Amino acid sequence: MGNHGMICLALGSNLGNRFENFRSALAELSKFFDVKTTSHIIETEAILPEGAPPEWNIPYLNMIVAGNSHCPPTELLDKIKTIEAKLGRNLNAEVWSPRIIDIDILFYNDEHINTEKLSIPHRQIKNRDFIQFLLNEIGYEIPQNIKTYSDQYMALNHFVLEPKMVAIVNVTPDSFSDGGNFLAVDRAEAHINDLYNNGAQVIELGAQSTRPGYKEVSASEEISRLSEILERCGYIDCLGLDSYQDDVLKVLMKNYKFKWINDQKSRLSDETLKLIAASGAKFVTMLQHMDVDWFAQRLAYLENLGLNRENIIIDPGIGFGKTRLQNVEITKNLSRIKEFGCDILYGHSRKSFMTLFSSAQASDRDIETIAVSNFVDGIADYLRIHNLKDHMKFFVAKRCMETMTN
Ligand code: PH2
Ligand code: MG
Ligand code: MG
Repeated sequence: MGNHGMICLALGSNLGNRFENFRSALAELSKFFDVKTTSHIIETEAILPEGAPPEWNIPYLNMIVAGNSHCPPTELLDKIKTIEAKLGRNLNAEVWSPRIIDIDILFYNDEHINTEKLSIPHRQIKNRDFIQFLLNEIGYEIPQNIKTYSDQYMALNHFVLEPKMVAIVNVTPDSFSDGGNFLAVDRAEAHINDLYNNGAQVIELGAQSTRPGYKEVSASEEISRLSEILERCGYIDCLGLDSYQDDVLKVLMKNYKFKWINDQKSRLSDETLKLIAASGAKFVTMLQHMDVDWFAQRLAYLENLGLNRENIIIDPGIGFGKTRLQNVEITKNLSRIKEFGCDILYGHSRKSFMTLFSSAQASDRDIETIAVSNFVDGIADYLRIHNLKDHMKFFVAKRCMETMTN
């Protein structure tokens, strides 16, 4: 790829939910910017001016987006400033202070612009080896007069936005692969913070195991297990709740904001479903026995109660009342349930159909899980998983190889 006919933007964020800030920025940009290539996301140490206050030293996420736009440079800049403001950035804050989102125009085709408002190519490119590192990834030829660095740059961390990952946090004594690990509130809190900083789209709390042969707990027990954690972590803006009990959902949704409700049983009352609809949360419905007609009816029912189709997610229910081979069959036909226009959640992590090809204990099936994740990549919108970090590593490598060999 040459630089002709391409616009290159750099995204940066070191405040708030950095991943969500990138997602929102990309969604806004797509209204007038046709994205052709994206780099993966790297986490970088903040570059700060001399004498900056120590509290500004918060790691950034950085990423590059290349594509086209019908907007001329100054109009593009204005639109970008509007996005930055819309996402909550204080445009009057001090130069280089932490920010929710920063979108910089690095290149605009081959144009050279040097006005008070706009400097293209961007002035900082030559001082930021990580920008050059990301430009290399997407195959963008860095003009010789700018190029200053070798390819030795090391990021703190690497991430991608797709597939979307739903990280499981079991607050149970008896979950099949990690029961008891996160019952202690301190451990659960540390785990949740780790997931937050490592790209979980949803952090899904569950206090009721539904493993084969599970023991149902009362609503009050479920609430008490969750409350301890929510008292510490309830402010986090990407929490999900895995519960099928009306009384649990009603009580907890009153006090906390969840962006995701995972209902495995489809027996919630209309009242609870309306509450969920009004909250704007995404709502996961599990397919019972891959019965597509049942789901068509269910979808109509949920929409009638006010849930929007874009907030309803289908889960094929891997491991629920199925033989090992039925789980394989469902996976083979996963794309068929796309016809409803709902996103798909695939929840296979460490499950026992993997004994078809693995003798590992449940807690030791992460490689097998990632292989299956790879198999449904591009079909499942969300992956519900235990091991976020290894998934992230896998998909970073996969996406980068796809981009670099394209
Ligand atoms: N942007 C800044 C100041 N410092 N540091 C990193 N690591 N990444 C950035 O995008 C960045 C920065 C001003 O725009
Ligand atoms: Mg800027
Ligand atoms: Mg900047």
